[in-house]
Amino acid sequence: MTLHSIATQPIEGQKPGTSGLRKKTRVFMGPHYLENYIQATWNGIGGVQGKTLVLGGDGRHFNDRAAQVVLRMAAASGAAKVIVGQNALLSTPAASNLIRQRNADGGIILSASHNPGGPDGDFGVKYNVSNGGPAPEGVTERIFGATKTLTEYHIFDAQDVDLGRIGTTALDKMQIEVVNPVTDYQALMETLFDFDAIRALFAGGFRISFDAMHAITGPYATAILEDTLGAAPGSVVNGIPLPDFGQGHPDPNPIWAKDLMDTMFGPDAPDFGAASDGDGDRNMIVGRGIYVTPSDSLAAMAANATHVKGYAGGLAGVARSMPTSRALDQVAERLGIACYETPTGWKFFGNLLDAGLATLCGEESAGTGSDHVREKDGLWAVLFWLNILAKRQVSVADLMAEHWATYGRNYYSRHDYEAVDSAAAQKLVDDLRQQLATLPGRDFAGLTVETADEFAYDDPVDGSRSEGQGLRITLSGGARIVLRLSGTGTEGATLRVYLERVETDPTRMQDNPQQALAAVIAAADAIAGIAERTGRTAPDVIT
Ligand code: G16
Repeated sequence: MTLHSIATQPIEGQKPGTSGLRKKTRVFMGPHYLENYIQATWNGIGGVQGKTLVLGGDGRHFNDRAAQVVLRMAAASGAAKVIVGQNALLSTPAASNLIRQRNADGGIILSASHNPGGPDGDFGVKYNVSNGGPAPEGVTERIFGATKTLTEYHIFDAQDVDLGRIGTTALDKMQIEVVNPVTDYQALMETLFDFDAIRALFAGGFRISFDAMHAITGPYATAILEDTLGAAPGSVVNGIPLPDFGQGHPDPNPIWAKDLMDTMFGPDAPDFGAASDGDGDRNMIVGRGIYVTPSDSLAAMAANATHVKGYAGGLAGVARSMPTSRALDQVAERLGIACYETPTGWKFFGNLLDAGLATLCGEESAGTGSDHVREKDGLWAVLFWLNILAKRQVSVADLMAEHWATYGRNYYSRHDYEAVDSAAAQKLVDDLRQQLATLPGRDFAGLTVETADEFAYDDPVDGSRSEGQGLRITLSGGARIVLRLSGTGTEGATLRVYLERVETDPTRMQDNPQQALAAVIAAADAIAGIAERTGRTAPDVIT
């Protein structure tokens, strides 16, 4: 085994986005690309000498090769130990849990989350810090800074480490512990949820369909839902993780999990449907004949948290990302607890969770989580819902009807315009920013603008400020439009338009959010000129 220091040059564009560095898989597989970024990560975090790291990924194409590179580079830079999921697999929440359980210094998660995989798909690398959460902006900025000054990287020339066998091995002086990816995570879930009550629910004939989308949650869901809780065999569908996710798009929303939607809205639908994404941190919740938006799911979970074993003592506070609907705020107000509003990106919840200010957090982008780890957690959200349903003995539809009658209904939808010309998208946002001050008082599509600003966040724990976090416009009747550019896309720009309107009159509630939001959608186009500037007549994805 030989230690090499390889001369290299900075590679442009290695700037971590909303959640780590995401690029086309072929870009990551290019000469020095991964190695440069890993070395920059080591440099940006002050080296890995003597440190313990966790390593795993969602199993997408190049996951196995990248894991070997990370191990050889960790050993070359003097890491003491790396804890790796068997076959280099770990869901993102399971990685977060392992970092915390083992008091590791941090971890590398190989994933591009819900983005498609395969040689022509996407790949990604994320660094998580010692609290188990995504690196905060200060750290990602140092990593990006290091990518721009890199002159060499260090790597061992060695045979592949056998990651298929559970146990301890070594690479030079670095210890490598290969662990079962599910065991510690399942143990944590058993402390949080009433497994006996959920077991009794399934034993009573309750049926579930969990779509693992050929991604990382398959083994977790099979072990927990079927093997431990007694859900009928076959309840987990698409449960075998595949490097290209079976050529699917592992994003749990009504578009990409259409088969599950068809099942849940079809004849003889099961009682409960759910899906998770590529790396297992997102979730989708569907009842028989009813889709629950992520924002509503978060609000309903908060409202019913005391029915759930690990949260029976109540919530210290809650948090949501700014574009997430304000349904959660209504619940927090009723509970008399604080509701924090953060920028998009799970990393912004870390300080609130660490400081005990928030117990539950969530985002419109299908992420929900709590202080049990420092990532959003797909299967955890499913178990949370099952625990509520087991205790309350109601259907999803009845639970949501009751919720809306109590708190009002926040109709909500996100319209995504994908792979838009980057310059055109940036100009749309820049021009709207210039207009903000002139908007209040003006009418668009029958709605009057009340406020218009650009969101900036002052972290109440460490005082850091994050600017430029989305343009938001509130309108009459509790309506709101938010516009921002995605930080996770890999092609052109993705314009996200978040639309919301509140209905408190139970006699006027309707089932189709697009109809309920028609005026808000028209107002968004009138204000920002979306169709004209993007050349698109309709969004690519509606969630
Ligand atoms: C990541 C972040 C989330 C964010 C989402 C979408 O999720 O962790 O906090 O809401 O991206 O971000 P954007 O709107 O910038 O594309 P994931 O599941 O992709 O890691």
